[in-house]
Amino acid sequence: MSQCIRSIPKTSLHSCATPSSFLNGAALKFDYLPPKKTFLDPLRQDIKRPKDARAVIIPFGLEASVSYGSGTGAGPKAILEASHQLELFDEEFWREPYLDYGIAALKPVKIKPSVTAALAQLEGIVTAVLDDGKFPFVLGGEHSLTAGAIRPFAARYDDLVVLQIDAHADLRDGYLGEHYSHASAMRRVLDHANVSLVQVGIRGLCQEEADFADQNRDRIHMYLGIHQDRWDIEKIIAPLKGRPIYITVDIDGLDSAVMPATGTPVPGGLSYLKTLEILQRASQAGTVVGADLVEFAPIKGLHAYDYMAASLAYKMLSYALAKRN
Ligand SMILES: [Mn+2]
Repeated sequence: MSQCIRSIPKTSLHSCATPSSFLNGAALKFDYLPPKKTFLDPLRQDIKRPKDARAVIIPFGLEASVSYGSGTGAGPKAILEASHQLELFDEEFWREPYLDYGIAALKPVKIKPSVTAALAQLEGIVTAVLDDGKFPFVLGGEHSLTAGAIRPFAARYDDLVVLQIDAHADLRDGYLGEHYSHASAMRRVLDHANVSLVQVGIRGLCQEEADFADQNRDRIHMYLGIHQDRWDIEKIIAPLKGRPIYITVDIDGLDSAVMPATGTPVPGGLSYLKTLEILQRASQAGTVVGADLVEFAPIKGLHAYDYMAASLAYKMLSYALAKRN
C-alpha cells in the first residue's frame, strides 16, 4: 500500500512542537503504565514487554473547551480500568488479536492548562511514539486534541485521509472564541492542505459548517446519520483506498441511546455494530497509521458504557494492527 512518506528530515517536523520534554537526549524514553493500570488484562502474555508493543495508548484527558456536559477528562482512566474486564479472545478474529501486535499504555502526563500548549504537548508525544516506529492511539479527552495529534501525521504523509465517526461535523472555524475548540476539531485538521476527510454519522452542524463542507467537496465527504439505512459502505471507504488513514472516533457518533456517556449526546446515530463495520472496512481499505477515541465521559455506576468504550478501543486497535484473517 502507498505510504507516500514525505521526504522531510525528522528534525524539521517539530517546527511548532515541544517534544523535547518527552525525549531523553537522543534516545526515546517512554514511561509506561504498570500492569495493574494498563490497557487489557494485566495477566496477558505481553505484559512484561511494553517496549516490544506496536500499539501505544496515549491517555490524554484534555478537558478545556467542552461546551455542554463535562467529564471527558475522566475518560481515559475509566476506559483503562474497564479494559481489564474485556475478553482477550475476539470472536471476530477467533484468537487473541493483541498477540499479533502487542499493546502498551503510557503514563498520563500532566496536561498543560492552555489548549494551545496542551496540543503542542500531545503533538510531541505522538511524534515520539511515531519516531519509535509505533502506532499511536490517543484516548481522550475532548475532540480538540485531534488538532494536535494529527500534526505529525500530516507532516509525514502527503495523501493522509482522516476517517471521522462523529455526531458533529466539527467544522466551525473556532467556537466561543476558541480557535482550537472541540467544535472546530476537523476544521483544524483541514488546515493541513494535504489532508482530506471522510465524516460518518453527522447529524449536528450549523450553517457555517454546511457552507464550508459545500465549498470543500473535493476534500470533505460527509455521510449524514439520517441516511444511514441507505449508506453504501463501498462508497464511504472508496476515498480511503490505498491511502494512509488516521481514524478519529468521537464516541457521540454512536446513538445517544446506545452511548449516553458523552458531553453532547445526539439521537439518530450509529449502533455499536454499524460503527464496527465501518471501522473494519475502513481498516482494510488502506493503512491505518494512527487513531484516537475521544469525548467519552463516564457516568458513575454505569460501567456498561466504560466497557463499551474499552471494547471499541480494542476493536479499533485489532482492525488496524492484527493480521488479516
Ligand atoms: Mn467531535
